[in-house]
Amino acid sequence: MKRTHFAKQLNEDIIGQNVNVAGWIEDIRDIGKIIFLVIRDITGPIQVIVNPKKFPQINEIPRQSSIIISGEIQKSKSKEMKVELRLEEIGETFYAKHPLPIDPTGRLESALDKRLDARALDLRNENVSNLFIIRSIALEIIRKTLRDELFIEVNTPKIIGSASEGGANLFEFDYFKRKAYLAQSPQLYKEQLILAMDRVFEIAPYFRAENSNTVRHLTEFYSVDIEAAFLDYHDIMEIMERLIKNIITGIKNTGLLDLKENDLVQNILLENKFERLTYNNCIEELKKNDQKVEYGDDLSDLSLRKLGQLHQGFYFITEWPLKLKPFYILENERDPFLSNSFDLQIGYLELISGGSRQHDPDKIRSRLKEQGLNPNNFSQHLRVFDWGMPPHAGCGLGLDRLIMSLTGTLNVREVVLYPRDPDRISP
Ligand code: AMO
Repeated sequence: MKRTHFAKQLNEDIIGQNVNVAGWIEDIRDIGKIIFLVIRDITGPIQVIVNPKKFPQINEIPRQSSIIISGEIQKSKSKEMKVELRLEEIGETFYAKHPLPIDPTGRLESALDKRLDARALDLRNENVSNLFIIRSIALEIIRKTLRDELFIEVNTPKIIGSASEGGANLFEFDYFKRKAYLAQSPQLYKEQLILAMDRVFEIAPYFRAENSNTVRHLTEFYSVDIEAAFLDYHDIMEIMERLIKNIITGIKNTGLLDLKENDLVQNILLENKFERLTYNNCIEELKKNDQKVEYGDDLSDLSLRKLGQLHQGFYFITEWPLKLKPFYILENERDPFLSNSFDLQIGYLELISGGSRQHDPDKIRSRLKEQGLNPNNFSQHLRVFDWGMPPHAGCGLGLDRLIMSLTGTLNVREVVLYPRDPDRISP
């Protein structure tokens, strides 16, 4: 027996037709004269009407077992669905061994850790699998939007011989008697690639050896990185704003989210521009609101939470102090204490970080030294800047954080299939 239809393909047009459907048994209710069976596949539930005299064995099949069955489509008497299936033949059955580690219907709630330990089963919950369908749709929209803007998708190495951005948060490992690292970002590669390819993007996992146990940090996270020649940080902000608005429209159109619960996607006015605040604006505003902040310092979690309360929806913070930014960020031409950089925030959460890039190799060398990095370790990268490197700009968008905020989930682990954090490296 082979599946002929998915759940969502069953409708009133095929009443009277014989179909084969496949999925897992979500529910069995024996009310004497008939047995109601609910079979679910990834597209939704199917109500199956079973004659207990003809199929007494159905009561013996444990819930969550997979099954393929055949039957006739008929009009349903239930208000919740238009059609149902009258069971005529049972094909192969693939048994679920009870007790199961979690109840994927959600009737019995399990803690996130328990669910993640049984992720494959957890995904049989519609609310959970919807998050990953949304993630998949968002990826499709990201690729389409960026391709339309003439970006080329690239794949750069994740095993690297030296730190791409410097800093201490690299995973180091033994590589045939040498040291190697897991890439923390594609920063140097994407900058090199614009020399010929003009506009590039990469969607890939990156690795940070940060011992942070928060709802927004992972040791392996997905980033959407873009880099473009002859554009500046203002242009990149415009591109990212268009991109996020396209994703929101796409997600809304899926109808997969319970939008009453989801204030952000529901309430965002796509015709309004995302607010743009400078770092200086933020400091003034925070001081007015009795926050302890020093000009030049990074904005603490507390300060960002305050800003998040004062600014609804997405907002950019631009022109951060140069000393807070990595060596590749360009100084501001009016005030060299500041930089041509930006972050995109939603509430307290940072979603994107980017800026115009320093393209003068001598200035990069002195910035590297200032940050305690050895320019000799970057010689292979810096030589590219002598081959006619144009001005350029780019950014990195934390995909997991974006999906988390758009779906109204409160922990980044909810939207990552098999999350990695300091305590979790399996399954
Ligand atoms: P940054 O380090 O700010 O910038 O990273 C870019 C975005 O990636 C997300 N992110 C994370 N998400 C989950 N867990 C983490 N541990 C984590 N770390 C970062 C955030 C962040 O805004 N090379 C620059 C980007 C650029 O300038 O092009 C960079 O890596 O959403």
